[in-house]
Parts: sequence; structure tokens; C-alpha cells
Amino acid sequence: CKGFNGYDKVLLRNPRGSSAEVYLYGGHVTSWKNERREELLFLSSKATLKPPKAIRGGIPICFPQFGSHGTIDQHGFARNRFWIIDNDPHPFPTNTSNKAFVDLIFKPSEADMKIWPHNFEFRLRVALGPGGELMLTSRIRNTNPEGKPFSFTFAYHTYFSVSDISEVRVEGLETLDYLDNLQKKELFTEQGDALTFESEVDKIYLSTPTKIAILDHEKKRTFELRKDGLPDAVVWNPWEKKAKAMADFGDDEYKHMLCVEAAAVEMPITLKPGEEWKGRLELSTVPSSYCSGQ
Ligand code: TA6
Repeated sequence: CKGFNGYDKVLLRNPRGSSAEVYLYGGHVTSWKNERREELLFLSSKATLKPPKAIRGGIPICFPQFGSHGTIDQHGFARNRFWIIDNDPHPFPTNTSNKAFVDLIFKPSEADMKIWPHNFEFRLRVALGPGGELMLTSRIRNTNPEGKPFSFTFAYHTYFSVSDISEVRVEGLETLDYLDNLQKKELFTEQGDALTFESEVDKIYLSTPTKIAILDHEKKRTFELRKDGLPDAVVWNPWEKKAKAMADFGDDEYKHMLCVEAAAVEMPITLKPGEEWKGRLELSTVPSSYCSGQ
């Protein structure tokens, strides 16, 4: 259905009839609700759904670049473009019997190719599983006719909704090396126990495990993030000062969000013509008995 400003708005409902649901604008998931219709993703009250400005929240997809360098927009242009429903999803397997899903495709315009001179097909499948789990699969194929390979970096820039950032823990990134965007991007090593949050954080963890857990004390809920083809993980909260400096971010909203992003940043992915890369993200929630301060 036509959503805001021309973005196609798509609603996925759980095939088993539960009230779990997912909303997308173009290739951007903006809402993921569980069977109790609780919103699990953060979307700023000041988010604009107006291309080409990126939507502040949900799951923006960073491609062909994570971060800001060179002439490409910060986090690439895929998140700011129109996607179309792909009725010919040949590359995706058909085992979707118990899932609600939509297939979208994005190809670069002439203007895009002036920014990044490559031909590609970016197919995205967004699926809602029978248990309310949210799955995103990206397939990016190099369709350069004249034999040119290309390299890119990528992230599912996921904004999780949390009750209180000061009572959130992240498990799975302990003892790993990370690049710190707040300290001139040197390489550091994380300490030995779960991450907790008292101030701005902007770290790119390298060679991370397939599964990362985000524990919300107040809700007694754990988000489980599983990823494939995405070795790194970015953890970001702007905290008060940076949040106040963003027009599309409410002053106190930093207290109720945390970005944990399945990513490929340290080692760009290179595709020869005809080659295809697949990056998969699966999000689910489980009850957790974590008590803060443990
Ligand atoms: O993922 C962390 C980060 O790279 C931060 O440095 C911050 O810039 C954030 O992304 C948001 O970027 P955006 O371009 O969406 O405002």
C-alpha cells in the first residue's frame, strides 16, 4: 500500500494469525511487534519518512558503505532510495511455508552510479516467522557488464527499543577487539564481562560470534540477534549531548534505544561480476531473568 511520500508501505502479519507484525517503508523495516503488540524496534518520534533523509530508527540498511568517507553519503544510499516489490525472487529458496514474507529489489539509478560507478542487484527478503521472529536476507549481485569487480561494506543498522539504557546488558562481545569511533578509531580490547552503558558509545567489534544477546532488565526480555555473512557488530548510543544535536532524535530518546548492528566493516566484501553475496539477520526475543547489577 502507498505509504508516506511515495514509499511503498508493506505490512507483514504472522501466518499463524497471531498479532505479531512488521511494517516496512521501501527497504526499511520501521516496526516489529510481538504477539502482545509490543513494539520491539525504536523509531524516533521525530523521524521523517521523507526521502532522501534516512528514517531515524527501525533497521536502516547501510550499503554500499558503512560510515562516512569519500563522496558517498554517510552509510551509503540504499536506505534513502525507493525499492520495489520483487515478484521474481528466483535467488531466494522457497521454504517459506510458515512465514509471512516480502521480496524487494533495488538497482542503482544513473545518479547513483555517478556516486558509486557499479551495476548491482540488491534483493532483500523480509520475513516474519511463526514465533514472531524477524528475518532479513540481503543478496547483492555484481552485474557490472564490463568485468569490473567491486567492494562494499554493509550493516543492518538495527535500533532496539529498550526500557532504560542504564539497565541494559549486551552479552557476546566480551574480550573482543574493537575500533572506537570516539577515540580516533584505534584498536582496543573489550573487558571480560557483559557490556553496560553509562555514556555515549560508538564501537565496531571485530570478528564477533553468530549470536549476540541484548538484555532488557525492566521488561525481563532478551533480544537474540543471529547473523550470517556479517563478521562485525557495531554498538551505538549517542547519549544526551549527541541526541540533542540531532533534529530527528528526541532529547531523551537515547534512554530507550540501543543500536546493535550486524555488519561487515573491517574487511570490505569484494564481488567479481556475476558473484553474489548473502547477509542474513534473524531477531527474536526470549524471556530473561537477568537482574541489573549482576
Ligand atoms: O552506527 C553508528 C554510527 O555510525 C554512528 O557513528 C552514528 O553516526 C550513527 O551511525 C547514525 O548515523 P546516521 O547517518 O544514521 O545519523
